[in-house]
Amino acid sequence: MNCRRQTGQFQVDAIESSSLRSGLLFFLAVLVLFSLGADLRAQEPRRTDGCRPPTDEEKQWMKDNMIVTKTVRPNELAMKRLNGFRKAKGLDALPADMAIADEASCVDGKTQAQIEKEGMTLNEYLAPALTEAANPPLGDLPAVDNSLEDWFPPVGDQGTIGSCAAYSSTYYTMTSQIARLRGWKVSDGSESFSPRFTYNLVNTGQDAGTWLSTVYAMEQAHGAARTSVWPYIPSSSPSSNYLDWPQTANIWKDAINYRMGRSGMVFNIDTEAGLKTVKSLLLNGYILNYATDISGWQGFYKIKDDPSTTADDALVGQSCTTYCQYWGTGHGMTVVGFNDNLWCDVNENNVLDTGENLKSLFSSNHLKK
Ligand SMILES: [Ca+2]
Ligand SMILES: [Ca+2]
Repeated sequence: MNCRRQTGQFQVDAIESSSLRSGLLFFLAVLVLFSLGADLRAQEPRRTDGCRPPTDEEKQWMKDNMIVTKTVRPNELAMKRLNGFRKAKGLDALPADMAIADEASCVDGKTQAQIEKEGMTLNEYLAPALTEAANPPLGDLPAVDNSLEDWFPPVGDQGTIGSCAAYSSTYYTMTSQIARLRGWKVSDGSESFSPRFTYNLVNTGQDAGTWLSTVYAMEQAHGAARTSVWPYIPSSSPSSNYLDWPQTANIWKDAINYRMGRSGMVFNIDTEAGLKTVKSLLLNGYILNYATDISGWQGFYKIKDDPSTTADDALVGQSCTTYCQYWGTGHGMTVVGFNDNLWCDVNENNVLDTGENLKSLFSSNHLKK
Protein backbone atom coordinates (compact mmCIF):
# COMPACT_ATOMS: atom_id res chain seq x y z
CA MET A 1 0.00 0.00 0.00
CA ASN A 2 1.55 3.24 -0.89
CA CYS A 3 1.04 6.69 -2.18
CA ARG A 4 3.05 9.74 -2.98
CA ARG A 5 5.77 10.47 -0.53
CA GLN A 6 5.00 13.49 1.52
CA THR A 7 5.90 15.67 4.40
CA GLY A 8 3.42 17.10 6.81
CA GLN A 9 2.35 20.12 8.77
CA PHE A 10 0.28 20.69 11.87
CA GLN A 11 -1.11 23.34 14.12
CA VAL A 12 -1.56 23.31 17.88
CA ASP A 13 -2.26 24.57 21.27
CA ALA A 14 -2.10 27.35 23.82
CA ILE A 15 -4.46 29.09 26.09
CA GLU A 16 -4.11 32.80 25.87
CA SER A 17 -6.01 35.14 28.15
CA SER A 18 -9.59 34.93 26.96
CA SER A 19 -8.83 33.01 23.81
CA LEU A 20 -8.12 29.35 23.41
CA ARG A 21 -5.74 28.46 20.72
CA SER A 22 -5.30 25.03 19.31
CA GLY A 23 -5.60 22.85 16.31
CA LEU A 24 -3.56 20.84 13.89
CA LEU A 25 -2.75 20.83 10.23
CA PHE A 26 -0.53 18.80 8.05
CA PHE A 27 0.08 17.56 4.57
CA LEU A 28 -0.14 13.87 4.10
CA ALA A 29 -0.17 11.22 1.52
CA VAL A 30 0.79 7.97 3.12
CA LEU A 31 -1.67 5.23 3.93
CA VAL A 32 -4.84 7.17 4.15
CA LEU A 33 -7.89 5.19 4.92
CA PHE A 34 -11.31 6.64 4.55
CA SER A 35 -14.75 5.58 3.63
CA LEU A 36 -16.87 7.08 0.92
CA GLY A 37 -20.16 6.79 2.68
CA ALA A 38 -21.92 10.01 1.84
CA ASP A 39 -24.08 12.44 3.66
CA LEU A 40 -26.67 12.81 0.94
CA ARG A 41 -28.36 15.83 2.38
CA ALA A 42 -27.66 17.90 -0.71
CA GLN A 43 -29.17 16.98 -4.05
CA GLU A 44 -26.47 18.81 -5.96
CA PRO A 45 -23.11 17.05 -6.43
CA ARG A 46 -20.66 17.73 -3.64
CA ARG A 47 -17.56 19.73 -4.34
CA THR A 48 -14.12 18.35 -3.57
CA ASP A 49 -11.70 20.47 -5.57
CA GLY A 50 -11.32 23.30 -3.13
CA CYS A 51 -7.76 22.85 -1.93
CA ARG A 52 -5.36 24.50 -4.33
CA PRO A 53 -1.55 24.41 -4.06
CA PRO A 54 0.07 27.04 -1.84
CA THR A 55 1.39 30.22 -3.38
CA ASP A 56 4.96 31.39 -2.75
CA GLU A 57 3.59 33.83 -0.19
CA GLU A 58 1.74 31.05 1.61
CA LYS A 59 4.83 28.83 1.57
CA GLN A 60 6.80 31.64 3.18
CA TRP A 61 4.12 32.12 5.86
CA MET A 62 4.36 28.43 6.65
CA LYS A 63 8.15 28.60 6.95
CA ASP A 64 7.97 31.65 9.17
CA ASN A 65 5.08 30.59 11.39
CA MET A 66 4.48 26.87 11.50
CA ILE A 67 6.34 24.61 13.91
CA VAL A 68 8.33 21.65 12.66
CA THR A 69 7.22 18.99 15.13
CA LYS A 70 10.18 17.56 16.96
CA THR A 71 8.66 15.81 19.94
CA VAL A 72 5.16 15.20 21.22
CA ARG A 73 4.63 14.62 24.91
CA PRO A 74 1.43 13.13 26.32
CA ASN A 75 -1.28 15.32 27.75
CA GLU A 76 -3.82 14.06 30.29
CA LEU A 77 -6.05 12.58 27.59
CA ALA A 78 -3.13 10.63 26.13
CA MET A 79 -2.20 9.27 29.57
CA LYS A 80 -5.79 8.27 30.24
CA ARG A 81 -5.94 6.41 26.94
CA LEU A 82 -2.56 4.75 27.42
CA ASN A 83 -3.33 3.65 30.95
CA GLY A 84 -6.77 2.38 29.96
CA PHE A 85 -5.13 0.18 27.37
CA ARG A 86 -2.42 -0.97 29.78
CA LYS A 87 -4.96 -1.81 32.46
CA ALA A 88 -6.92 -3.96 30.01
CA LYS A 89 -3.72 -5.86 29.31
CA GLY A 90 -2.87 -6.25 32.99
CA LEU A 91 0.09 -3.86 32.82
CA ASP A 92 1.04 -1.30 35.46
CA ALA A 93 -0.15 2.24 34.91
CA LEU A 94 2.35 4.78 33.68
CA PRO A 95 3.07 7.46 36.30
CA ALA A 96 0.45 10.18 36.26
CA ASP A 97 3.09 12.89 36.40
CA MET A 98 4.15 11.95 32.87
CA ALA A 99 1.16 13.95 31.64
CA ILE A 100 1.86 17.49 30.52
CA ALA A 101 -0.75 19.75 32.06
CA ASP A 102 0.20 22.76 29.97
CA GLU A 103 -1.21 22.08 26.51
CA ALA A 104 1.19 24.53 24.92
CA SER A 105 4.17 22.47 26.09
CA CYS A 106 3.08 19.15 24.59
CA VAL A 107 4.56 19.87 21.19
CA ASP A 108 8.17 20.92 20.87
CA GLY A 109 9.55 22.42 17.69
CA LYS A 110 10.87 25.46 15.86
CA THR A 111 9.83 27.06 12.62
CA GLN A 112 11.62 26.20 9.40
CA ALA A 113 12.92 29.76 9.27
CA GLN A 114 14.46 29.40 12.73
CA ILE A 115 16.03 26.06 11.84
CA GLU A 116 17.55 27.46 8.65
CA LYS A 117 18.82 30.49 10.52
CA GLU A 118 20.69 28.12 12.82
CA GLY A 119 22.29 26.53 9.78
CA MET A 120 20.55 23.18 10.09
CA THR A 121 18.64 21.09 7.60
CA LEU A 122 15.26 19.72 8.58
CA ASN A 123 16.59 16.20 8.82
CA GLU A 124 19.50 17.33 11.01
CA TYR A 125 17.02 19.08 13.27
CA LEU A 126 14.65 16.13 13.44
CA ALA A 127 17.19 13.31 13.69
CA PRO A 128 17.60 13.34 17.50
CA ALA A 129 13.83 13.37 17.96
CA LEU A 130 13.28 10.27 15.90
CA THR A 131 14.59 7.97 18.59
CA GLU A 132 12.41 5.93 20.91
CA ALA A 133 13.73 7.78 23.95
CA ALA A 134 12.75 11.19 22.67
CA ASN A 135 9.11 10.37 22.05
CA PRO A 136 6.43 9.27 24.50
CA PRO A 137 5.62 5.58 24.75
CA LEU A 138 2.84 4.77 22.35
CA GLY A 139 3.55 1.16 23.22
CA ASP A 140 1.42 -1.17 21.16
CA LEU A 141 -1.72 0.90 21.52
CA PRO A 142 -3.58 -0.30 18.42
CA ALA A 143 -6.02 2.48 17.71
CA VAL A 144 -7.34 5.94 18.48
CA ASP A 145 -10.58 7.34 17.09
CA ASN A 146 -11.08 10.95 18.08
CA SER A 147 -14.30 11.16 16.08
CA LEU A 148 -16.03 9.18 18.83
CA GLU A 149 -15.39 11.84 21.46
CA ASP A 150 -18.00 14.25 22.77
CA TRP A 151 -15.81 17.12 21.62
CA PHE A 152 -15.85 16.04 17.97
CA PRO A 153 -18.66 17.42 15.76
CA PRO A 154 -20.93 15.22 13.63
CA VAL A 155 -19.89 14.55 10.04
CA GLY A 156 -20.85 17.60 8.01
CA ASP A 157 -21.16 18.46 4.34
CA GLN A 158 -19.44 21.27 2.46
CA GLY A 159 -22.13 20.93 -0.22
CA THR A 160 -21.40 22.44 -3.63
CA ILE A 161 -19.00 25.10 -2.39
CA GLY A 162 -15.26 24.56 -2.88
CA SER A 163 -14.62 25.22 0.78
CA CYS A 164 -12.97 21.93 1.78
CA ALA A 165 -9.73 23.50 3.03
CA ALA A 166 -11.74 25.83 5.24
CA TYR A 167 -14.36 23.23 6.07
CA SER A 168 -11.82 20.65 7.25
CA SER A 169 -9.72 23.11 9.23
CA THR A 170 -12.57 25.17 10.69
CA TYR A 171 -15.56 22.87 11.12
CA TYR A 172 -13.60 19.79 12.18
CA THR A 173 -10.25 20.92 13.54
CA MET A 174 -11.12 24.20 15.16
CA THR A 175 -14.43 23.00 16.54
CA SER A 176 -12.95 19.84 18.02
CA GLN A 177 -9.91 21.48 19.55
CA ILE A 178 -11.72 24.35 21.20
CA ALA A 179 -14.44 21.98 22.38
CA ARG A 180 -11.83 19.60 23.79
CA LEU A 181 -10.05 22.34 25.72
CA ARG A 182 -13.20 24.11 26.90
CA GLY A 183 -15.09 20.96 27.82
CA TRP A 184 -17.89 21.47 25.30
CA LYS A 185 -20.02 18.61 24.05
CA VAL A 186 -20.43 19.13 20.31
CA SER A 187 -20.98 15.57 19.08
CA ASP A 188 -24.70 16.34 19.06
CA GLY A 189 -24.15 19.17 16.59
CA SER A 190 -25.06 21.79 19.16
CA GLU A 191 -22.07 24.02 18.35
CA SER A 192 -19.34 24.35 15.75
CA PHE A 193 -17.21 26.95 14.00
CA SER A 194 -18.34 28.23 10.64
CA PRO A 195 -16.32 27.68 7.46
CA ARG A 196 -18.41 30.46 5.97
CA PHE A 197 -16.50 32.91 8.15
CA THR A 198 -13.04 31.67 7.17
CA TYR A 199 -13.66 30.68 3.53
CA ASN A 200 -15.52 33.83 2.53
CA LEU A 201 -12.77 36.02 3.94
CA VAL A 202 -9.89 34.29 2.16
CA ASN A 203 -11.32 33.12 -1.19
CA THR A 204 -10.54 36.40 -2.98
CA GLY A 205 -14.09 36.81 -4.20
CA GLN A 206 -14.40 33.56 -6.11
CA ASP A 207 -15.34 29.98 -5.36
CA ALA A 208 -11.98 28.55 -6.37
CA GLY A 209 -10.82 27.03 -3.11
CA THR A 210 -8.00 28.08 -0.81
CA TRP A 211 -4.97 26.68 0.96
CA LEU A 212 -5.02 25.20 4.48
CA SER A 213 -2.40 27.43 6.09
CA THR A 214 -4.24 30.54 4.93
CA VAL A 215 -7.26 29.38 6.87
CA TYR A 216 -5.02 28.74 9.87
CA ALA A 217 -3.57 32.23 9.59
CA MET A 218 -7.12 33.59 9.59
CA GLU A 219 -8.07 31.49 12.62
CA GLN A 220 -4.97 32.64 14.48
CA ALA A 221 -5.43 36.32 13.72
CA HIS A 222 -9.20 36.77 13.82
CA GLY A 223 -10.68 33.53 15.12
CA ALA A 224 -13.87 32.23 13.57
CA ALA A 225 -17.51 32.81 14.36
CA ARG A 226 -19.68 29.98 15.55
CA THR A 227 -22.22 28.54 13.12
CA SER A 228 -24.97 29.61 15.51
CA VAL A 229 -23.90 33.18 14.81
CA TRP A 230 -22.85 32.99 11.13
CA PRO A 231 -24.29 29.78 9.63
CA TYR A 232 -22.62 27.87 6.82
CA ILE A 233 -24.99 27.24 3.90
CA PRO A 234 -23.72 24.29 1.80
CA SER A 235 -24.77 25.52 -1.64
CA SER A 236 -22.95 27.66 -4.21
CA SER A 237 -26.27 29.18 -5.24
CA PRO A 238 -26.84 31.99 -4.50
CA SER A 239 -23.21 33.10 -4.72
CA SER A 240 -23.67 35.21 -1.59
CA ASN A 241 -23.21 31.97 0.36
CA TYR A 242 -19.48 32.10 -0.42
CA LEU A 243 -19.07 35.82 -1.15
CA ASP A 244 -20.74 37.51 1.82
CA TRP A 245 -18.51 39.00 4.49
CA PRO A 246 -19.78 39.48 8.04
CA GLN A 247 -21.24 42.98 8.27
CA THR A 248 -22.35 43.13 11.87
CA ALA A 249 -20.18 43.63 14.90
CA ASN A 250 -21.61 40.67 16.79
CA ILE A 251 -20.14 38.20 14.28
CA TRP A 252 -16.64 39.69 14.50
CA LYS A 253 -16.90 39.89 18.29
CA ASP A 254 -17.90 36.25 18.44
CA ALA A 255 -14.97 35.24 16.26
CA ILE A 256 -12.32 37.12 18.23
CA ASN A 257 -13.18 35.09 21.32
CA TYR A 258 -11.99 31.96 19.58
CA ARG A 259 -8.58 32.51 18.07
CA MET A 260 -6.33 29.54 17.38
CA GLY A 261 -2.73 29.25 18.55
CA ARG A 262 0.43 27.98 16.91
CA SER A 263 0.35 25.90 13.79
CA GLY A 264 2.87 23.34 12.71
CA MET A 265 3.90 20.50 10.45
CA VAL A 266 4.83 16.85 10.67
CA PHE A 267 7.56 15.76 8.31
CA ASN A 268 8.66 12.35 7.01
CA ILE A 269 5.31 10.73 7.57
CA ASP A 270 6.22 8.07 5.06
CA THR A 271 8.58 6.71 7.75
CA GLU A 272 7.81 4.84 10.96
CA ALA A 273 9.15 7.76 12.99
CA GLY A 274 7.04 10.32 11.19
CA LEU A 275 3.95 8.16 11.45
CA LYS A 276 4.61 7.74 15.16
CA THR A 277 4.68 11.50 15.53
CA VAL A 278 1.29 11.75 13.84
CA LYS A 279 -0.08 9.01 16.08
CA SER A 280 1.25 10.77 19.17
CA LEU A 281 -0.58 13.92 18.14
CA LEU A 282 -3.79 11.96 17.57
CA LEU A 283 -3.33 10.25 20.93
CA ASN A 284 -3.29 13.70 22.52
CA GLY A 285 -6.62 14.43 20.88
CA TYR A 286 -5.25 16.71 18.20
CA ILE A 287 -7.00 16.67 14.83
CA LEU A 288 -4.96 17.08 11.69
CA ASN A 289 -5.68 18.41 8.21
CA TYR A 290 -4.03 17.46 4.97
CA ALA A 291 -4.20 18.10 1.27
CA THR A 292 -4.75 15.26 -1.15
CA ASP A 293 -5.84 14.52 -4.70
CA ILE A 294 -9.27 13.18 -4.02
CA SER A 295 -10.16 11.77 -7.41
CA GLY A 296 -6.69 10.28 -7.75
CA TRP A 297 -7.26 7.61 -5.11
CA GLN A 298 -7.46 4.23 -6.77
CA GLY A 299 -8.05 0.63 -5.78
CA PHE A 300 -10.97 0.66 -3.37
CA TYR A 301 -11.82 -2.30 -1.19
CA LYS A 302 -13.91 -2.97 1.88
CA ILE A 303 -12.24 -3.58 5.22
CA LYS A 304 -12.66 -7.25 6.07
CA ASP A 305 -13.06 -8.73 9.52
CA ASP A 306 -9.89 -10.24 10.90
CA PRO A 307 -11.27 -12.81 13.36
CA SER A 308 -8.04 -12.79 15.39
CA THR A 309 -8.71 -9.30 16.73
CA THR A 310 -11.63 -7.16 17.84
CA ALA A 311 -9.68 -3.93 17.32
CA ASP A 312 -10.83 -3.80 13.70
CA ASP A 313 -14.50 -4.53 14.26
CA ALA A 314 -15.76 -0.96 14.36
CA LEU A 315 -14.42 -0.24 10.88
CA VAL A 316 -15.23 -3.50 9.12
CA GLY A 317 -17.11 -2.78 5.90
CA GLN A 318 -15.70 0.73 5.52
CA SER A 319 -13.74 1.52 2.37
CA CYS A 320 -9.97 1.42 2.13
CA THR A 321 -7.84 2.55 -0.76
CA THR A 322 -4.42 1.54 -1.95
CA TYR A 323 -2.72 4.29 -3.95
CA CYS A 324 -3.10 7.79 -5.28
CA GLN A 325 -2.41 9.31 -8.68
CA TYR A 326 -2.23 12.96 -9.69
CA TRP A 327 -5.56 14.01 -11.14
CA GLY A 328 -5.44 17.66 -10.21
CA THR A 329 -8.42 17.46 -7.87
CA GLY A 330 -7.13 19.01 -4.69
CA HIS A 331 -9.07 18.33 -1.52
CA GLY A 332 -8.60 19.40 2.08
CA MET A 333 -9.36 16.63 4.54
CA THR A 334 -9.13 15.73 8.19
CA VAL A 335 -7.30 12.97 10.02
CA VAL A 336 -9.14 11.85 13.13
CA GLY A 337 -7.46 8.61 14.20
CA PHE A 338 -5.41 5.55 13.43
CA ASN A 339 -5.86 1.80 13.53
CA ASP A 340 -3.09 -0.76 13.15
CA ASN A 341 -5.38 -3.76 12.84
CA LEU A 342 -7.24 -3.33 9.60
CA TRP A 343 -7.30 -5.87 6.82
CA CYS A 344 -7.54 -4.70 3.23
CA ASP A 345 -7.80 -7.84 1.09
CA VAL A 346 -6.01 -6.42 -1.93
CA ASN A 347 -5.88 -9.66 -3.93
CA GLU A 348 -9.40 -10.56 -2.79
CA ASN A 349 -8.53 -14.16 -1.96
CA ASN A 350 -10.13 -13.97 1.49
CA VAL A 351 -6.78 -14.68 3.14
CA LEU A 352 -4.89 -12.12 5.22
CA ASP A 353 -1.64 -12.07 3.24
CA THR A 354 1.59 -10.28 4.05
CA GLY A 355 1.23 -6.57 3.45
CA GLU A 356 -2.56 -6.53 3.77
CA ASN A 357 -2.58 -5.58 7.45
CA LEU A 358 -2.80 -1.82 7.32
CA LYS A 359 -1.31 0.66 9.67
CA SER A 360 -3.67 3.36 8.71
CA LEU A 361 -4.63 6.88 9.43
CA PHE A 362 -8.27 7.50 8.86
CA SER A 363 -10.21 10.50 7.94
CA SER A 364 -13.55 11.94 8.77
CA ASN A 365 -14.66 14.07 5.86
CA HIS A 366 -16.32 11.11 4.24
CA LEU A 367 -16.78 8.94 7.27
CA LYS A 368 -20.21 7.36 7.29
CA LYS A 369 -21.83 7.10 10.65
CA1 LIG B 1 -12.21 -8.63 14.06
CA1 LIG C 1 -5.51 -11.51 0.56
